[in-house]
Amino acid sequence: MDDKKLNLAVFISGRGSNLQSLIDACRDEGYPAKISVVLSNKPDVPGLQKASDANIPAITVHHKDHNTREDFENAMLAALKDYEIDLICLAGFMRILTPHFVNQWPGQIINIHPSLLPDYKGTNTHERVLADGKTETGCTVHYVVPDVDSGAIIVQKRVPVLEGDTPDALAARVLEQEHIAYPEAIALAVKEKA
Ligand code: 4DW
Ligand code: GAR
Repeated sequence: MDDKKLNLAVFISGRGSNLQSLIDACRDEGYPAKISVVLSNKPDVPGLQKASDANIPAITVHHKDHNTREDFENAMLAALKDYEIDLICLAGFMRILTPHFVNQWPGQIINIHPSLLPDYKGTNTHERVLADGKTETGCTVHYVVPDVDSGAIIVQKRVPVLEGDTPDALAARVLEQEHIAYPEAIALAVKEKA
């Protein structure tokens, strides 16, 4: 029954390939969640088109239209009010959410990060993995807490670092696993809530 599905809001800032993997997962009748709304902090990004193509409401709350983070977050909170959201999925969403926002959604925000957290928090993960000569990296889906790239881990996927890898080659190999990890993590999060 559709009514029993978890209602997701997916937050994006750009390309939206993880959003697409969630759209595809939700097409499966047996998948326990559906995407009710997509929210971007940047106008005209490819991810918004992916949402529209899938007939999902797509909203832009441009952070530059707001003078403070609190105003920006209040605008996002207001936009979400029209939907009965159970879980917010950050998918390449690049604005830090302050405690003002996070504390209104305790245990209800998750994020995907392109490294094996707690290693390589922050940006340029693949460059740093290569510079350190690591033989393995991966991706992590985790609950969001005010401290960035922290919070309990839901799913991790590992990938090998190969001889001659460039940051782009490694990013592509990790991204393939991200597209598997994120739908899995949401299904697990649903089970945890049940
Ligand atoms: C993340 C962490 C820091 C920035 C961007 C993204 C990882 C995912 C994430 C997004 N929002 C979050 C998280 C998180 O893990 N935890 C919380 N909120 N609480 C980052 O430094 N962003 C800066 C802007 C970048 C840009 O607009 O290009 C910023 O100032 O927000
Ligand atoms: C993904 O690789 C995701 O792990 C990363 O941004 C990319 C978004 O791609 N997220 C972060 O680095 C968060 N700190 P997408 O827009 O194609 O999903």
